Amino acid sequence: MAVDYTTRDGVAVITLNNPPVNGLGHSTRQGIVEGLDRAAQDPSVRAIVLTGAGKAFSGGADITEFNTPKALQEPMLGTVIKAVENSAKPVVAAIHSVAMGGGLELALGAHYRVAAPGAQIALPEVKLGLLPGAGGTQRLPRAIGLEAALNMIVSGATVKSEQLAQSGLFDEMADGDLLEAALACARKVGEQAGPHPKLRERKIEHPNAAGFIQFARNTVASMAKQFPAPHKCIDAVEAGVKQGFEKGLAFERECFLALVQTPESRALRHAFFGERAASKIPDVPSDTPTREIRQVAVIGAGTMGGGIAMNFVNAGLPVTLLETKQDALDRGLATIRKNYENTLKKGKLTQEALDGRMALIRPTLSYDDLNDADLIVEAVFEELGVKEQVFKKLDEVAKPGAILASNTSTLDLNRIAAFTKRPQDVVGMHFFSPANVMKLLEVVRGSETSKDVLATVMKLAKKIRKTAVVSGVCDGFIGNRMVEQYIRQALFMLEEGALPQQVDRAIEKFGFAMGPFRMSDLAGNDIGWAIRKRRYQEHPDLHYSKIADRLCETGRFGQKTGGGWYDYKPGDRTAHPSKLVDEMIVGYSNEVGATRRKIADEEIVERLVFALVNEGAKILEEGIASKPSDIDMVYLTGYGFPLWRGGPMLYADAVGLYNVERSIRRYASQANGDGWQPAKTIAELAAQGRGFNS
Ligand code: T1G
Repeated sequence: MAVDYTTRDGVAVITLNNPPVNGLGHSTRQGIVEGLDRAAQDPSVRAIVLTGAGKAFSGGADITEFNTPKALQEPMLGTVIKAVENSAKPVVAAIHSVAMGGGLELALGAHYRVAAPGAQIALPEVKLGLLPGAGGTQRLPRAIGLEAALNMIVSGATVKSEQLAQSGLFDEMADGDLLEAALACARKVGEQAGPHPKLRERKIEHPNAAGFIQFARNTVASMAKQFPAPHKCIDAVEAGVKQGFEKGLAFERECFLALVQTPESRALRHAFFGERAASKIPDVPSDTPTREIRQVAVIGAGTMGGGIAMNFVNAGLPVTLLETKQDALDRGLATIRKNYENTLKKGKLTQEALDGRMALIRPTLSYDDLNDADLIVEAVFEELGVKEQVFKKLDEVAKPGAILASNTSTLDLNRIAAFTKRPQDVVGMHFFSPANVMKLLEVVRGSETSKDVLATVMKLAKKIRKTAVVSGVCDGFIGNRMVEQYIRQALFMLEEGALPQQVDRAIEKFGFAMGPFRMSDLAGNDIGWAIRKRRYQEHPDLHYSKIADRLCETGRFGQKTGGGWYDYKPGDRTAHPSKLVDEMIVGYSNEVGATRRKIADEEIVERLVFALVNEGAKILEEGIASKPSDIDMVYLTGYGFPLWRGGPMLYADAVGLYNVERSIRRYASQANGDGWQPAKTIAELAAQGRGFNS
């Protein structure tokens, strides 16, 4: 049973025991009610303590149960909380470590709450596209007041228990042994005649509730553009203020049942589990021993190297930063310092912390200084010959067991590993620029990379707060391989009749932060040009539109040259459609004999997004990625795919693979159709009526 029951000197102790976070799944809910009934029937029991074993009081409802019959199987959480609240014998919640979502709502149903300091208190449902669905929107305002409660509910923010010590949420903060304190409280209140305090009976006092609620609505309007949950949170709290507890509770339930069905909530829950699933590598046991990483080295103090070094320094790890020339090293250090000074200006870093971080960086021009590094990350020029020199040198100087990581984004990691006599210690750590900001880290597994190296890097990724996704070795790994097909379709559509501003507008309306042409102008069109030139050499058979090459041949590399796909005014990043470029595009269509046609936004979005889906399916078929959610995590955290759609593979499931497959077949039959070699998995799953994530 997921709940233990004991009695101690006339106090029943009900302990949630459902590792890892005492999720309130059906068996736990059942166990709590059975415990309450046992306590009620035991005349020797005068009071009840409710607590959690292990590392949480409770992390909330069991999210894996949502949209399954179990979530609606009595006793549902609302029923459990009602049973707690209506217990004739007083219930004391003993809160430690984590009390989140339904876990906090359960504690709010108790008559008394004793908390240990350091506990994480939150109603984070809004981050899952939901709202507190077991009375949180009604009880929390009655516990800590309308403003504090609304702030916590709409932000989903976590607050430390000691910060709420005076809020009215806890009857006592237990500095010593929590259980002893809760038992003492229970024994005391057990002697008192009832009725015992119920939050539901408190009033929500506020001098201008309507005004504050309106202020809250205005505040969420911008952040909630694509997410319905924040508004529903406010609606439910307002219902309780205006119509009282019972009506408020009923309205909250209605809102929850509506939100749990929304695609936005499914997407957010998919991302929640996808983030955690990414750190699990199918053939690497979770208890694989890891190597200790105490000292890191980064080779190359350029844009990438500097950003990479900051990640480790931010996590408190000392970094030896190696460059070949003093001025490059000085420039690199200056850039790192400037980045930290910008953070300080925003009030997110103290001078002391800034100095501490800079002190963790040991600049050097000598490879000999790398001999104590447990991990060495190479971020030098993206050319195989240069990588060869670096890794041969590392093979000489790095200590045995040091992990040698390459930040390469396009080169074959197996060839890089083969430059050393220790390929088992070589791995790819592909950071995304700016490396100290972007959450995504592609961990590239070479054919010889050892399992403990992978386990070590995945664990380290958590420490430096990256979303790490394992990729096999192929051209472009996961993200860049998919973006290649996305851009290919974008260029074909220019040739067939679209213009850059139309393509960008359509996909930005779909939800991408930036369309392909604005993005390319920002990153530099010459980067894609260099990759395409290499591609033309390697795959002469592959058909690309040469329109982007024409643009680059005129030197229009984007913002950095004052013009690319768009025109830019000096010092202004605003992209202005360029008559010159539009004429060049039309001229190119005529040159290749393409009959320009009007392309609907829907086709633009389908061809861009399904190009990602199709390539993602092939990446799965080849085992480059181990699960569809990994591909979604790459695109959500590294490529600006709209979070509320959950990633390309989840979006394809929402559209239905039957429809995706039909569209791909249609595009394969029209101009430039050779760009659509459908992945066989899509047709197979579609035929079975399944999705990638089913
Ligand atoms: N349901 C199911 N599984 C959960 C879970 C949950 N609520 N919380 C965590 N897990 C799993 C997680 O997937 C991972 O699994 C393992 O537990 C450890 O998690 C009615 C509707 C609690 C702060 O949103 O924020 O209550 O990968 O790696 O870093 O109003 O988990 O090991 O297989 O994150 O120590 C509201 C979500 C739910 C809290 C612990 N609650 N969880 O962090 O461990 S909705 C939440 C967290 C709800 C009610 C509503 C964190 C944590 P695996 P972890 P951690």
